[in-house]
This record gives sequence, C-alpha cells and structure tokens, in this order.
Amino acid sequence: MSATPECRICGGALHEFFDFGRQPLADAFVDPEGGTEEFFHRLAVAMCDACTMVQLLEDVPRERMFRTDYPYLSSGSTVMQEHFRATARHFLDTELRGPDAFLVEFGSNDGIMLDTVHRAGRRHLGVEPCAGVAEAAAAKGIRVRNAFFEESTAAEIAAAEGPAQVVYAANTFSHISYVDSVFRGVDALLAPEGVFVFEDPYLADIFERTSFDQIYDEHFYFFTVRSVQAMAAHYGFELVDVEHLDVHGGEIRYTVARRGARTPTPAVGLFLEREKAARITERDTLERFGAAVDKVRDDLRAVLERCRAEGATVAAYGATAKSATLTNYCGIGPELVAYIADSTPAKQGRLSPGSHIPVRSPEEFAAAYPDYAVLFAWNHAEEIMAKEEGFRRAGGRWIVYVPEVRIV
Ligand code: JHZ
Ligand code: SAH
Ligand code: ZN
Repeated sequence: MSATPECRICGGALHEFFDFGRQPLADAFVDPEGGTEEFFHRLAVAMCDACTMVQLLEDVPRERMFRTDYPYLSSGSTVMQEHFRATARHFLDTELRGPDAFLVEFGSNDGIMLDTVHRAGRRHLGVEPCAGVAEAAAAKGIRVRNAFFEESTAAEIAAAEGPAQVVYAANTFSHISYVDSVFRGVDALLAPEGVFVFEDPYLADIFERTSFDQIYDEHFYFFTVRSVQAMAAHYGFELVDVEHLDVHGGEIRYTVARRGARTPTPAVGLFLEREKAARITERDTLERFGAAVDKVRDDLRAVLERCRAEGATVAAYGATAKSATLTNYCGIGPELVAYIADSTPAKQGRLSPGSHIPVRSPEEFAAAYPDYAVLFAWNHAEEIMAKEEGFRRAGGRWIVYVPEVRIV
C-alpha cells in the first residue's frame, strides 16, 4: 500500500507525469576495475496540483550525491567563467556597496563566482559539502566552509560573522529537497534589506526544448516563476525580481527578499503572464512533453543504429550529468557510442553511470576523430564547436538532440 505522494513544499497532491524508471546517480562515474556497486533509484517527475511545483517523487540521500570525490568542476567552461564574473561584478556594484558587506554562496563548487568577490577584497563565504571541489576553491584563497547549507549551518555563520547582504546559489537550490530548512537558514542569515538570489534551469525551457536530460537525481525541483513565487510566500519571503539567462539551456535568476522589504519589478508579472499563455502547468502540456521525450529517444536511437549499420564511428562529447538520463533512458551504451570525450580529469578513465561508456580526454578525440560525435554537452555547443573546429574540418559531423535530433 502506498500513500498518495505529497508536495515537499505545500503538502498538495502530486500528479506524476513522467517516469524514467531505474536510473543511476548522474555524477557517479564508475571505476572500470570494479569495486563498489552502483546505486539506482526511481526517477519520476510530478507536478503539485496546489502550488504547481514540479519535483522528483524520490529523494536520493544527499551524502550519496554530494561526496568528497564529486567530479563536476564549474570552471571547466570559459563561457560559465565569464557568466559568473559578470554575476559577481553585478553584486559588487549593487548589493555590496558598504565596506563591510557580506556575501554567502552555497554550492560554491571550485569558486567560479567567489573568485571575483575574493579578488575585490570583499567579505565572502562559500558553503560547499564536497571536500574536493571546496579545496579547489580554498587553494585560490577563497573562504569556504565544507558543509551542507541548511538551517543550522546558516545560523552558525550568522552568529560568527553577522548578517549577509546577499545569499546566492547557482544550480544548487533546485538540488535541495529540504527547502524549508534552507529558507529558515536564509531567515537567520539575511540582513533585513538583503536578497536571496538563485538561478536554476527553467521548466518552460525544458518543455519548449524537450531537454528531458535536465531531469536526474541532483535536480530535485524544476522551477517556474509561478511556483517560486508560491514557495517564497509559503516561507514568509517575496519574489521581487526575475531574469532569464541563456546558460545551461535556459535558466531564471530569481531574487527573493523579506516580505515587504522590496517592491517587485514588472518582470515578475510579465513572466507570470507568459507562463499562463504557454500553459506550462496544464495537463495537455505535461502529456505533450512525455510524447516529445519518446520521439527524441526513438529518433536518436534510429540515427545511431543507422551509423552502426553503415560502419561509421561514433563518439560523444561532454560526460555530463544530463547524459546519464539520456543514455540510460534511450538504451545507449558503448555498442552505439564508443566513448565520451571530456576535459574533467576525475571523469577520464572511468565509465558513464549505468550505461558504462568509457570517458576519454579531448586529446584522444583529436588524435583520431570519429565520423560522428553526439553533443552530450549541448548547453555548451558554441564553446565546444569553436574549440573542436578541427573535427568539422576533418569531415566530422555533430549529432545534436536538443530541441530535436539533427546532424549538423
Ligand atoms: P555541464 C552538472 O551538470 C551537475 P552537467 C549539476 N547538477 C548541474 O546542475 C550543472 O552541472 C550546473 C565537459 N566539457 O556543464 C565538462 C568539456 O569536456 O553541461 C563537463 O564534464 N569541454 C551541478 O554535468 C561537461 O562537459 C568543454 O569545452 O550536465 C559539461 O557539463 C566544456 C565547456 C565542457 O553540466
Ligand atoms: N554554483 C556552481 C556549482 C553547481 S554544482 C555552478 O553553478 O556551476 C552544485 C553544487 O551544489 C555542488 O558542488 C554540490 O556539492 C553543492 N550542494 C549540494 N547541496 C548543497 C547544500 N545543501 N549546501 C551547499 N551546497 C550544496
Ligand atoms: Zn505544492
């Protein structure tokens, strides 16, 4: 007997709309020598009938995902480096004008954003549970606390260092199922006029581009302006600004303040109108998404099967977390994609989770180009295609699958 699942935020009834079945942890690259057994969980998404928040039905224990040897390094993309430099400069110019102003970032990873705040000589603190990436940030002189951000951590920081003018998180808040504790932490830490700013993948972009590979264990929530507005209100805060970002396949930067502390900008109302017009919370939209996912799966498999029949060589580029869902849901293994080229040292020499495709260096890719390369890191298309111009010049072709399967 299983009870009707409830929304993690408001307790409303959940409407399941897609089930990817058993999936591995997206960032758990496998040691080919064997050893530990892979962990699988049920990956299914649902929308809350009351507050509209889209969320996973199953929660993976955080320590399983965010370990000492967590392999993702934010600084692997120069486009993302520039994005976070601009973000830091924006905070320095607006919210952090007082000499003692304090910024806390949770999910600071290798310090891609805090580096600029640190170089400007301003008070900051990163909160990062994965020791490896936290050490990479500390090596740059950035102040980091190796912990999960939650109520107790935030209260300790507030007691030791005083209030923060900015609490910031990129690609992290949506990873945290226990948002109640995070909001209580923000309440303990944020200055009366301070802002809590976070940026995460936008559900409207996921639906529009059928980028279903954004759905994996680490991405617990899929935000919209409507659902974030409801969530903020639920915890005594107010959504006061939104901005669309082109990074990571389409995101929104949300600015949340204490209720009544700031006047919401017109952008909030504008996005609410657009979301209504796009019908993103309607049942037919959810059903169309499911059909579109299966079409991408069938089209991609057909292209790869054809390549195999013709004897063409196929590799992939970017051992992304996203590609765990792609390969495992579509049934793509080393028989269809020989290897994945990736610049991350901790991923090289390992196998992709579940699908067991070997990960190799970009140098090995360049040493003997395949006929085709599936762009797993489609969100970094411009950067990677420019960097790997030699592949196209040698006659290689990219296979992309967002928003649809195409050979370019
Ligand atoms: P990328 C991770 O997702 C996990 P992933 C996490 N859950 C999340 O939300 C986002 O990050 C922020 C490689 N690469 O950014 C590096 C090259 O080899 O799409 C990475 O392994 N050469 C926290 O993993 C991968 O591709 C290059 O030139 O889906 C990109 O991963 C570039 C630019 C990247 O995130
Ligand atoms: N902000 C970076 C890193 C994103 S990766 C960027 O946008 O590129 C997500 C990070 O969040 C990981 O480094 C993970 O360890 C961290 N994280 C997960 N749960 C967290 C929590 N409760 N508090 C702080 N960081 C957390
Ligand atoms: Zn809800």
